[in-house]
Amino acid sequence: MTEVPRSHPRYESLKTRERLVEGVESGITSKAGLIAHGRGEAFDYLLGEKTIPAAERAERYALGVLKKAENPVISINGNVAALVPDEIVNLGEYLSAKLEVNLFHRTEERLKKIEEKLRENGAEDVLGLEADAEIPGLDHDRALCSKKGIYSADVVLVPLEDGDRTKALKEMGKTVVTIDLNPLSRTAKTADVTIVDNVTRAVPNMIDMEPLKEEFDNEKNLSEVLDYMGERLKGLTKNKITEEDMDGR
Ligand code: PTJ
Repeated sequence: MTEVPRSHPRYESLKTRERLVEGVESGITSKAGLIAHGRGEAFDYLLGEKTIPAAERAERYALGVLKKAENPVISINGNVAALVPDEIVNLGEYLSAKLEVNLFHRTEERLKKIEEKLRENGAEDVLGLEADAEIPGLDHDRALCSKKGIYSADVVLVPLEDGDRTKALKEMGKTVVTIDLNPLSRTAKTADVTIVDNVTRAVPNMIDMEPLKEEFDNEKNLSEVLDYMGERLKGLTKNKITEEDMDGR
């Protein structure tokens, strides 16, 4: 693979892409994961590739919800395992949450590779390989889950999720927290707490934060994100662009 020089203005973004390409090459990430990432990048660009105040608030609120949960579970797919393997294991430990691999493009081989990756990064117990339960109302492989994990969880953290499963999990009575750069996605609109931030920032952020004490309204928070993106675009079209904004180029 071409070496990205540190001086490159898009260094971080290119390194992130490389991690996903390596994820595909090593059998962790699905090819569709690359496309999903591209969509995420476009929205991240609109945020200026940083954690905006509305995202920070959602992260702090999510942290409180996860900390108070009785059986919190973090759902892990091929993008999360490639991008933040170490950080997601740390977050799981910090929250005393279980880790469960749950894949849209599910194969035995990918499940095993992801489990291995998480173990290499310190995970002791990884659920999801032996699916012994099903989320009702889903007719794809994401329904397959673990009875002591997602199936019985009260709060589930689902980064980079698809809308169907979020809805199905909510219908099971669970509280759903998602990390999704697209504030317009079905998941973003259906989840109880939507963190519109890159998983590469949101996951490490959450280990370092104080839970939010004030009230939180997900719909209002999402509107704030959209307003932020709109204002930023307006600023760009009027050439009111700052050095900081330019970092996103
Ligand atoms: O590993 P698998 O088989 O379970 O497949 C995982 C993917 C992500 C391919 C699958 O779940 C999928 O197709 O997801 P979607 O429906 O494309 O949704 C992914 C969402 O995550 C989109 O709304 C993207 O904007 C968003 N997204 C992409 N990259 C990031 C992101 N959100 C946060 N951080 C990212 N790095």
